[in-house]
Amino acid sequence: MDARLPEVSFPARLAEPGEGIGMDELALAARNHGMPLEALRYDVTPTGLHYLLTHYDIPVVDPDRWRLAVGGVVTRSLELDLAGLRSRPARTVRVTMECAGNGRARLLPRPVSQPWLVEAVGTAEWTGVPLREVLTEAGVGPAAVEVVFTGADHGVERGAEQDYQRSLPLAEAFGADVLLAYEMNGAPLPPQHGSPVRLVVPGWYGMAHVKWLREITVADQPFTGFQNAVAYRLRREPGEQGEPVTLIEPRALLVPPGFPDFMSRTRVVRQGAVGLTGRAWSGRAPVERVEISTDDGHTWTDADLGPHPHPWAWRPWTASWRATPGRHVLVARATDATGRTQPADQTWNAGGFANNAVQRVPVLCDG
Ligand SMILES: Nc1nc2c(c(=O)[nH]1)N[C@H]1C(S)=C(S)[C@@H](COP(=O)(O)O)O[C@H]1N2
Ligand SMILES: [Mo]
Repeated sequence: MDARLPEVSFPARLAEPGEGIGMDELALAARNHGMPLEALRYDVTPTGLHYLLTHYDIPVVDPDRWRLAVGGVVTRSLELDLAGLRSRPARTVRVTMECAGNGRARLLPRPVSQPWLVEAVGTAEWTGVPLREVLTEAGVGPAAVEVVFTGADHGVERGAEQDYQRSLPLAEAFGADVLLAYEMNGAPLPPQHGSPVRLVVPGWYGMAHVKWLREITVADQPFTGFQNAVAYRLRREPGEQGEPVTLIEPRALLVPPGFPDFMSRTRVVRQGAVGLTGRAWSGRAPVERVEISTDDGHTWTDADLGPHPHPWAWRPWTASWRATPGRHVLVARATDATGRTQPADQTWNAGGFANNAVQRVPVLCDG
């Protein structure tokens, strides 16, 4: 490591047994917010309620001076500006995006990083140009294997100074719904979500959706940058190479019913009929089943699934419950068309990634 760089975040750390959330995690949590779970009520998350995750600083990029360089193993390098991008045929895709670290704060031991509970998710309508149109225009050479995306943001992570960069396998980059997006929910991208242009990769965890995009490089070698080779890997031991984090695992979330206690967040409901609603998604295949438990996972019943016209977006579900006086724990569980479902307990890895253990919602029925 360069001796001039701070070593404060090196190496990645696991919290000690019983160690609470620290100031470093609080600082991240205060910058990067989750989607309040009551916003699960919206089909499309209002922009300000969509979750947010930025590793370094939000860069200021002037849309008029912004350029996107497309190069590497291509027949002709391109330099695109915003007007040029906007003049091309546009595509709008509704996408549920989730941070790969969602659920991390409940892991034992806890990987010290952005301490998400379950709220690192949101659904937006992204408008832009299909990436494959631009790649086709550049002419991808036969030696190409991956496409590398570089953002305008810069920082240090575990001792490594870097621009935020991620790659995609070539076949993924040519997916019909992979977008160079310049609008979110019908308006220009706001600064925090990648203005003026970001990558959107439906079905993939958030880290793949590179914000503040400034360069696309078609590569003839697998990319070995930090975010692909070091950060987003599923590892149980520090030395392991680990599997890459890719597609979103299935998850169902409940709109917490009733009303909350300010500090504990415990929900209070009245005795009698309580309508339960929520959303479920998977980046791998359509959600085909949602089950509900009102006794902390001992018994389950099927929820009713709503329509699913947008294949990359979450699916609504409803269930009914007769609340009886006392304490209850509500749980929802999604299963997708591949048969993948949600475990009752955490699946632990050192980064706290792709953890889709079921959500548990404690409820007090006041009779
Ligand atoms: N350039 C850049 N792109 C980025 C990030 C980043 O820090 N820099 N964070 C990634 C991660 S980890 C997530 S979860 C998503 C979050 O997107 P959002 O903030 O628009 O919800 O952006 C991804 N794209
Ligand atoms: Mo993320």
